[in-house]
Amino acid sequence: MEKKFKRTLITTALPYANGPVHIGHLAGVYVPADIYARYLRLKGEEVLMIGGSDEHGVPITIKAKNEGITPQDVVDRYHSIIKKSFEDLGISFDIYSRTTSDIHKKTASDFFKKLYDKGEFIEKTSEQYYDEEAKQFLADRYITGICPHCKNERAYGDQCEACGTSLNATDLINPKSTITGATPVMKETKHWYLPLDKHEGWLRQWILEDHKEWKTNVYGQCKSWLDMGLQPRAVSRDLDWGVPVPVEGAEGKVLYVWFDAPIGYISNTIELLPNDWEKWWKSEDSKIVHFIGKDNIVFHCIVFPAMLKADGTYQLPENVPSNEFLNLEGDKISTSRNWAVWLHEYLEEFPGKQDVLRYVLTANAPETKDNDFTWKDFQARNNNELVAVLGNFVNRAMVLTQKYFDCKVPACGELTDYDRATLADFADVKKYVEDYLNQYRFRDALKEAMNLARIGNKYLADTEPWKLAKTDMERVATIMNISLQITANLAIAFEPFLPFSAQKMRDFLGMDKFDWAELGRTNILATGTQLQSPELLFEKIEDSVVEAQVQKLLDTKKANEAANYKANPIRENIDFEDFMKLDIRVGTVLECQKVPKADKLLQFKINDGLETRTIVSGIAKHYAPEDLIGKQVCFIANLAPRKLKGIMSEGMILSAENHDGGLSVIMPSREVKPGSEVK
Ligand code: B3M
Ligand code: ZN
Repeated sequence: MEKKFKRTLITTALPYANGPVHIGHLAGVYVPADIYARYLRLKGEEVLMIGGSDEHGVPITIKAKNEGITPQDVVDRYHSIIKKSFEDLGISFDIYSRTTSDIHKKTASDFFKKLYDKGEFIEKTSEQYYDEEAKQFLADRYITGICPHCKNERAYGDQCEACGTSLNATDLINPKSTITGATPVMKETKHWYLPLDKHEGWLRQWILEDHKEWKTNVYGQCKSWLDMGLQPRAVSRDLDWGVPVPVEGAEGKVLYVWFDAPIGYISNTIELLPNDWEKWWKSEDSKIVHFIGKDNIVFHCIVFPAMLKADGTYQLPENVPSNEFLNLEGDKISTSRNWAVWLHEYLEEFPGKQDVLRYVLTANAPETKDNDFTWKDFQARNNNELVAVLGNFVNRAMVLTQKYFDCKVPACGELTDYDRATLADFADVKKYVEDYLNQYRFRDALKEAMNLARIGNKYLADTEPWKLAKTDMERVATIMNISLQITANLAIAFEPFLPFSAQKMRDFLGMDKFDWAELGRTNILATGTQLQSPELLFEKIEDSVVEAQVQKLLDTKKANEAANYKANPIRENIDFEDFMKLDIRVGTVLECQKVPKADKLLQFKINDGLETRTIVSGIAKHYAPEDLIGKQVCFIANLAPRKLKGIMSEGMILSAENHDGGLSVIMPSREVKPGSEVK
């Protein structure tokens, strides 16, 4: 049953202010949200689009420490870069604020206090690592030590990046505080937990039964969380950066960043509409839609709704149209490895080409699966689609009108059957674009809008007005009138997607008023309307331009490799006898399967020449089991057996680690007998 709403509140994930935004953020969240907001506004609906920077959390404090500045300095710097670059790309926020604002601190604090007073939290005391020199509890990222699985000496308290295993800080061997280098001690600390388990019942009904229409990636992730069973989640941390926990005896504790950040949506609405914000959040006829990336699904579909429900006065989101990830030239986008196209750099290097980026990111949006951004594709879509289809049609319609009718809209005469068929074709576009946009299918909607330009191009190519100009000016007038009406339609249809170019088209056509309802009409422009002389909407992007961008990425790769060598210098020499202690052998993989409940591990049965041995290896993210069955691998045969996820692993399979963390299993270049020694 479709609900009727009076207004739509669009929220966009608050980017962490510890770096600028990149194309992955844009494709996943901000470009689709902006298209949706512009579309609804164009329809005359009541809409708000809320954004802001997420300025709390441990990574910001670590960055500050590394640079010798305060966390406030860090967020001030990135908040202004992010805010400006969004503005320059035409992301039409009604407000873009920040979680260090006073309004936010008060709103988040009051939110916590209300839940606390209502008894919605449980209090638990647990033991956590404490640095006695720095006199503070240590977040997982502030502890390093030896990984119990692979013996990597620089594993973090939450994860070993060498073998990919998720860890608890207490798993680390020989833990050290990264702040002082001291060995941390265990100390009791009290925290507040949101008992998600108590919310499980209604969450199951609300998501799994009442919102079957959510995107399959979102629904599926929620279902698997719910099926695993929900646990209480701590909503406070021992940290000196964040919103202080507003209860007695909570000195030195702040709200967990994932508790305060989504409340940022509410605080920013309050900042924008201090007297009128409540109807957007609390009235049943408001539709709340969260635009987010896939790593934020659980927080927006489970944790934040549980917080809102615990308060009891808020509406829940109607939809959470999360996207998957965008990769860059085949590799995962990474802020720390600088593997990204940064928005503020793009805007500087491609002035006036905001719409090209918006177009490419929408046409190639990771809506149902991860997608790849390549500079070649960027160039091809610009040259073959924006220039050759959209730009070309608009330009021909304008130039021919200028040439034959002195920049005035000519009168439409009698229509031929072909004219009627063309007009009928483009009358349908509105319905398709709308249907897709209503389902958050932005790629398909854009394709339909583009189709309108294709219809126009075909119409001009088929009717060839330039050939008729000598003989039948009345017919030319009709053709140009229709072409200009199509252009006017394009100026409306593209407004949500390519706002800068749509504005230019409307300027060409002297359309100062326009709205979505006109889309599909064939008499938008009155006969005699004076047009401006046209300029090109888009220009070709040359090979050299994209080659320079690819080179920039190759340079980044090189720099990363160099940094990697520096971080992994060759270790000190060992004696031959030491080397001989290692017994490395070749074995043939007989069986290979995923280890249940461990997304990084594969379990092998290997013929080692004598018998079958079991080895567990952290390479599941890099290989499908079936790709390794029958292959020969190298393994350490005399490593003392150890248990991984309850399975006794008798050895270790050797892999080479790429600078980006990718693993490649070492295999002999020719087949040898199982059990052969590697020396
Ligand atoms: N800052 C995580 C992220 O940028 C987080 C989103 C908060 S939304 C309330 O991916
Ligand atoms: Zn490890």
